[in-house]
This record gives sequence, C-alpha cells and structure tokens, in this order.
Amino acid sequence: MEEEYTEETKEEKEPKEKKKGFFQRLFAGLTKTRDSLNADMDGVFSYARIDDDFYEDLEEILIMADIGVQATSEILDNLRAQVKQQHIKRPSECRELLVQDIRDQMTVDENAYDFEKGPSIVMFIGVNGVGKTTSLGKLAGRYKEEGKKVLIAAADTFRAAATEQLQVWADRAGVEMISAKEGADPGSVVFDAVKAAKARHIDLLLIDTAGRLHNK
Ligand SMILES: Nc1nc2c(ncn2[C@@H]2O[C@H](COP(=O)(O)OP(=O)(O)O)[C@@H](O)[C@H]2O)c(=O)[nH]1
Ligand SMILES: [Mg+2]
Repeated sequence: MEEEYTEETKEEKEPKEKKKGFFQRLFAGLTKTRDSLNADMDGVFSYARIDDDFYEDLEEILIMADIGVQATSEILDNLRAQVKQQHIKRPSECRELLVQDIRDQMTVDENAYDFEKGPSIVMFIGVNGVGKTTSLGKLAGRYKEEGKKVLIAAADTFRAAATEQLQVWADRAGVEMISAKEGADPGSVVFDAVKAAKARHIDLLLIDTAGRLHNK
C-alpha cells in the first residue's frame, strides 16, 4: 500500500521538480538522505540490547551514509569503549554519545591538514562536476598568497577543455602548471609534475584529475 502511494506522489511531483532551482534540488536530495538515515538510526537505536547485531547494523548504516570506513571504525571503537566504561545497557542511550563523537571528529583546528606543515601533494578526486578544478584553483590562490610555492598538475587529460580551464586558474593565482596533450596518460602528467615539484622545491603540488565515473 505504502509503496503504491509513494509511486503516485512521485509521478505527480516530477513535473514540478524540473522547475526547481539547483539549491532546491540539492536541498531536496539532502533532505531525502537525512530522512532515510534518521529512519535507519531510529531503527537501530530501538534494538532491545547492545550486542554484535547492534554494532554490525550501526556500522552498515554509517558506511552507507558515507561516513567512511576509517571514521566509522573509529566511531564504533569509541562507542564500544564508552558503553563499557559507563556501563550502558540500552541502545537508545548510545544515540547522544554517537552524535557527540561524530561532532568531535568533524571539528578541524588550524592545522587540520598535513599539507600545511611540509612539502605536500594533494590530488583532487570525485565525480564529474563536483568542483574539483574550482576548489583547486581557489586553494592555489590562497596558498600562493600565504607565501607557499604552489604548482598545479593538469592530470584531467580526458576532457578537451579541462587543461584550458585549469590554465585560467593557474594564471589567476599566478602559479605554474604542468600539462600534457588531451588524451595523454594522466599518470605521465603526475610523474612529470612530481619531478618538477622536487626540482623546483615546491611546497604544494595540486593535482587535478578527471575524476570520471568508471562507466563513463
Ligand atoms: N555554486 C557553486 N558552484 C560551484 C562550486 N564549485 C564549483 N562550482 C561550479 O560547478 C561546475 C563544475 O565545477 P568544476 O570545478 O569544473 O568541477 P570538476 O568537474 O569537479 O572539476 C562549474 O560550473 C563551477 O563553476 C561551488 O562551491 N559553488
Ligand atoms: Mg575539472
């Protein structure tokens, strides 16, 4: 019954959704993610006891919510320790501990990034259009302004205009760029860039990638 209802309302909504702006669609998408995450969380926190099933299901929910494998395992280790320490018996009591722990993990202080401490390489990955090139360009400008020697590598050799787009950012930031012809092996661009970075005593090498989905 419920599924039929959802299907119907979805169809009714579709023409309206097309007219929505970018941020409205983004907000709607995030709301959906949050709602389903909340529902899953409610489920696991209403388990009768804290046992292996509870931890396993919670682990799955966190990973599915893109918390990341390493962060998830740290969060669960912390939770296990606190449950033991505070003699917690009911899953419902774990909710606040979990929220606090995730909050703590997200706090970044001034030296959150290792690349701010010594010579570093940062590679930008992620699916098409998420803002890799734009973020790279802005960071190049920011770290150049802070007095660092920055070099950019155009390892997105997949898309025709990618290198030109990056060149604009490099010029804007006033930093040098290593690139190759369209269709060149991205690995060779990275190799050349690392070599150049060493030779030129670069503080920060920023590598732009195509970040393409595997099936595209
Ligand atoms: N609103 C908004 N748009 C962005 C942001 N970052 C990138 N864009 C835009 O998103 C599009 C794709 O960005 P781009 O950096 O080329 O993504 P890439 O494919 O990951 O390299 C461009 O039109 C950018 O102007 C951002 O922080 N906010
Ligand atoms: Mg790009």
